[in-house]
Amino acid sequence: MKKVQSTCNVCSLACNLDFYVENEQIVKVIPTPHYPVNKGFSCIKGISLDKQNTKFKPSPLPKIRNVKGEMQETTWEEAYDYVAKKLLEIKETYGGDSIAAISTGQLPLEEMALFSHVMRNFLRGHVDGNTRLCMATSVVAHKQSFGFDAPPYTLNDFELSDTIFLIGANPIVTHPIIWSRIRNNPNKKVIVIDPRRSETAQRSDYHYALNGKTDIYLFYGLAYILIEKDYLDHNYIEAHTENFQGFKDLVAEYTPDVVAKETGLSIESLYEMAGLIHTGERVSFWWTMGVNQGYEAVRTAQSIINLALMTGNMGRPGTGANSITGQCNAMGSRVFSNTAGLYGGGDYDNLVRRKAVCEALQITDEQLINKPTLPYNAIIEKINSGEIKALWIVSTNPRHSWTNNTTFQEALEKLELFIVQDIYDDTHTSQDAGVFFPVVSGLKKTGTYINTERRLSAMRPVLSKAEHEKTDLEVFLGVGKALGMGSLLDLWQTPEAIFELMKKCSKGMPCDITGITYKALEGSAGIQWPFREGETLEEDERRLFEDGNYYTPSKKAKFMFDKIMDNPLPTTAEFPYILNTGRDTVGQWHTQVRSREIGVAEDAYAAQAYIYIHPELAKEKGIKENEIFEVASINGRTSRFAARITENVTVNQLYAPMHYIETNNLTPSLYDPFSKEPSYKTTPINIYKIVGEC
Ligand SMILES: Nc1nc2c(c(=O)[nH]1)N[C@H]1C(S)=C(S)[C@@H](COP(=O)(O)OP(=O)(O)OC[C@H]3O[C@@H](n4cnc5c(=O)[nH]c(N)nc54)[C@H](O)[C@@H]3O)O[C@H]1N2
Ligand SMILES: Nc1nc2c(c(=O)[nH]1)N[C@H]1C(S)=C(S)[C@@H](COP(=O)(O)OP(=O)(O)OC[C@H]3O[C@@H](n4cnc5c(=O)[nH]c(N)nc54)[C@H](O)[C@@H]3O)O[C@H]1N2
Ligand code: SF4
Ligand SMILES: [Mo]
Repeated sequence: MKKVQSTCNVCSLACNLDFYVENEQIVKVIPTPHYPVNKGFSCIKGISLDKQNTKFKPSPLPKIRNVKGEMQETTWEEAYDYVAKKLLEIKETYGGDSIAAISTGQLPLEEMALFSHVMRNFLRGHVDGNTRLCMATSVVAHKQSFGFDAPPYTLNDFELSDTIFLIGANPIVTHPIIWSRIRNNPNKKVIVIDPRRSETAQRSDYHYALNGKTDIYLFYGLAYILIEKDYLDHNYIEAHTENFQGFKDLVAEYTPDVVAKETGLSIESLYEMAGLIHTGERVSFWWTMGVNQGYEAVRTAQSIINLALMTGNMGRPGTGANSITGQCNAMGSRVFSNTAGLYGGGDYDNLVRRKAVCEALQITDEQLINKPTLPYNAIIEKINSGEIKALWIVSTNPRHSWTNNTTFQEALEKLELFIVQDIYDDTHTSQDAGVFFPVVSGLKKTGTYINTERRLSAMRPVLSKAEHEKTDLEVFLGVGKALGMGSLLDLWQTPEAIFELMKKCSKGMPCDITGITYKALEGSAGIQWPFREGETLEEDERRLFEDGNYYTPSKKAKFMFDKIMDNPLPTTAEFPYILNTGRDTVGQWHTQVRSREIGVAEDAYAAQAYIYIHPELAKEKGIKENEIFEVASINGRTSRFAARITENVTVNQLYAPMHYIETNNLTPSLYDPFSKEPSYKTTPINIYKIVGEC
């Protein structure tokens, strides 16, 4: 029996798993005992990866929609030629700006890098990722505050912290390995800030159920109290930060009275929280989607960073302002996708960085794309307005996951070329494709993932490819060749070769990986960036900013802040309730196309979309458990859900799992001004009992 250690390509822990294989069949999956992330544990999604592409599996040949509107199988060569010809025609007629793609945080970094080389460097198109829906806020917050997109922690900090703030994060459901690390910590206090009594809130020491999207008031208010009480680390502020005075002046406005009124929390609880920060010796602040997905999200994330800076809770074991990522390779897409920033980081107009990247890739400055991609929302808007004519979707399901998702459906009708590349041909998005590229899953691929704590790990093929089967990398190479890229692809032929290119691009950057080799990653404990050529690895767990130096020109972290804006989409008399959305159970993954193959989990979920509602509101509306009722959103659309009655939501707030397409039918086209991340979590709605239908 062969054993292959590979990476779980589902969530951002990127656990390692040992796959035992006999006669091209996975016999068992055992979480890798020595891997420092999951230490012999995994969740049901990882342990069930052997089920992927078993119950549902497309034919390995590509399909093109024929004149009758039917999908017709063809050969790979024909499909590459067809797509290349169309892309070149569109580019010729309307320019590179008329071509766009949406990629993912779920592919190995080598595949993302090559995809951008074809789509951005060669075709001069736009490529954004589903990470825009997820991590864009943290990216901008880190860049502005720290000078680079650098989550500073190691997962061990969960075990070393005495005071753990979880803000808009529900790790019991979303990052179970993180929760197991928290449980391993005997000395912790867990404080959850979430408008909902989430699974994690239920098991916390303190739960503060603030009004949705008022976190920024809370954190400015806590800063106010910390200043008032002089619970500050003056030495740290002086030595390692910039513009504290400006921040101090601003938060003077956010008195406990104001903050209590906005957040719905009591003044006592604000002082209690400030006291917890003060008495904690190793205080860590962790945030996820409850913070990132909002109309004022970047400044909210930075209000958390500011608290850590002013109390000196940075760079020491068990501390930090720490954003947890979502998808297995969100970090890889952030630094190596050449979409919002250059490979390895840096801006498109930074001549020093351009030169370094050109040298690494052996291309000229003219051949390297010269501007960041249009963000996701602008891509959809420009398809709808007729400026973008071709769209290629890779490893994401936007017909379901995009905010106000009917606008995606409307956009499709305007496209001249719509390609979908997925491991399933029956997703909501695949079904509308003009061209469908079926690809193999991670079980048959080679590549590198970077997890939430910046740890690179190896994905290695567990099973062999069957006849006609292709990896994403092979498809990108096939289309690139058909486009006539010629020698521009010479250095990009294998994952290992591409990894070497990315290493060169990273040289001298905060994410420097020049010391890592493919061989060193294989069967290893993973390696966190930075890891420079010539360095030796002394510890498995490394955090950033231990020396108090940041990546800004002054080496100091910046206090970033603004006056708090008015909610652009408040509740109204017509839409008096709030729709909150997010994950529901450990077994459900996003749009459920992958997790539906986990038999035991799938059997446990309703096929009908459901929504959580408080008993008082349900009673007032005459709605019973499991009764289907209508939800009308301020975006002008309605969906139907079955009622799940629970006191875990407040009376005026309902919670709909994002795992059902009905949910994003209701979310608005509203984004953070800096990150353009959608505001998925607070939509004004109304609800109606259905009468007179049978
Ligand atoms: N089982 C499972 N695990 C997953 C995923 C999955 O689909 N299924 N997805 C992965 C991905 S890509 C991601 S990004 C992560 C997401 O991980 P999380 O962010 O932990 O998950 P969510 O359920 O989206 O949101 C977390 C919480 O934010 C709260 N929230 C809503 N509004 C606010 C607010 O205004 N303030 C605060 N403080 N909290 C608020 C919600 O009530 C919810 O409990 O999970 C990853 N892990
Ligand atoms: N209302 C609401 N909406 C949300 C969120 C929310 O909290 N609330 N969260 C947002 C967030 S954080 C995220 S990350 C997004 C996630 O949204 P999506 O990215 O749309 O969700 P997934 O279901 O993970 O889709 C991934 C697709 O990739 C395919 N796939 C898997 N492996 C491979 C592969 O190797 N190659 C290829 N080509 N395809 C592959 C899968 O079959 C699947 O179709 O949803 C966002 N939408
Ligand atoms: S916690 Fe995440 S990475 Fe680990 S097994 Fe589960 S889904 Fe995979
Ligand atoms: Mo995400």
